[in-house]
Amino acid sequence: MKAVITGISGQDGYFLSKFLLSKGYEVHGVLRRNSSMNQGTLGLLPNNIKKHIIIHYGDITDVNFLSNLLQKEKPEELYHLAAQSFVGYSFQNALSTYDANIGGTLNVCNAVKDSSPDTRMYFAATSELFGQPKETPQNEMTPFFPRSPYAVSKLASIWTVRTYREAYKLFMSNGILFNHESEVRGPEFVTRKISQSVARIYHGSKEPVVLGNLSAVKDWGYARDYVEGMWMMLQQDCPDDFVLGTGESHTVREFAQAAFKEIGMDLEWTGSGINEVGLSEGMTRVKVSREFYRPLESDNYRADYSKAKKTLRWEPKTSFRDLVKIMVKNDIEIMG
Ligand code: NAP
Ligand code: F7E
Repeated sequence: MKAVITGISGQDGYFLSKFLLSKGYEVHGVLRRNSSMNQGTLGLLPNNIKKHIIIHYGDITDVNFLSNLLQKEKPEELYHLAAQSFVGYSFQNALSTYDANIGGTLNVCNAVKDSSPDTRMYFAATSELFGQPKETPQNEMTPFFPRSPYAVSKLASIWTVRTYREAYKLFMSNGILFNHESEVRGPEFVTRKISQSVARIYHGSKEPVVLGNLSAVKDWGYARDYVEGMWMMLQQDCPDDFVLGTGESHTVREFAQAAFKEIGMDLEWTGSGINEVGLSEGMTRVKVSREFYRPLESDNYRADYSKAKKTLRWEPKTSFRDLVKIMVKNDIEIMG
């Protein structure tokens, strides 16, 4: 079996490529060239794994590149993960987010339709589509109400995929995935920002972690569990859409509390809004700044993944506590 992964240098690309290689797949990855030749998470894979991945340098905004790639490789499966995925950045740079996410997804859909219509495609949709959710928990039937340019881009994309699936009878499935994190999560995302700060404090730093909205409620799982769900979606008889999440909600404050607990610090919270601080033995360990607030928040997330459980037999395997432990332990080791 042959699979192409766009976004192979991101968090999910890291886990998915390892997973597919372990299943005996021939794995091809789309990588953007950059001047420093930094390969992102691909550079974190051990050489004995990385050497099996066939890299194609290109950009998802280039439909010719994608068509040529699919024409030549005709993969059985394509995982379209590439995107400008940072919600905060999308408020500052909506157009480039739309170009990469909407334009890129349209290009991938066209390349499949015109150059390799038997390829089964997975598209990385998101819980951000629910924005300010109309119900809790959220499932495949919950109305979408996007609250950021990123979410709007994914709304256009999921409907593009649904339209191509129906109009051209293509096997295209959407994963509506809730937040999933890991030891290779990008450093700007709040969980990794916290785990890296906690590790620095463990090694002697006195700098507190400065965050935005501590009360934001998310459903956080472990990325390694979720890539298995992506693969399961492409093993079904028919294409469909599936929610993957944990069914558990936590605030950013709770994530920080749990991360500090890993290094033996119990945080006490005092103050409110931008004056809230997290203290441990009189030292300020968490502060709040307006800088990290967004113009609009999207939260109150909790996944109802019962369809994936029933149809795919997928379930998250890693608890919130273990996720925090994995991330903090890894950052302590890296910085040690
Ligand atoms: P990520 O770490 O930000 O990785 C994004 C990947 O897309 C990177 O490899 C990036 O390449 C690549 N990319 C961006 N623009 C590109 C372009 N124009 N051409 C080619 N490649 C491009 O994201 P992730 O966490 O792995 O998430 C994977 C997908 O799932 C994304 O579509 C994201 O929106 C979606 N998603 C993520 C979550 C989550 O919690 N992680 C939840 C729901 C949905 P560079 O390394 O060159 O930047
Ligand atoms: O923010 C709050 C922030 O940037 C999580 C992407 O993978 O998951 C991710 O998007 C929450 C938000 O992820 C800080 O306001 C507080 O409520 O880690 P994040 P995200 O925006 O949820 C979804 C499902 C995706 O699809 C996306 O691609 O944390 N928050 N203080 C902060 N967030 C950041 N980044 N930094 C802070 O200092």
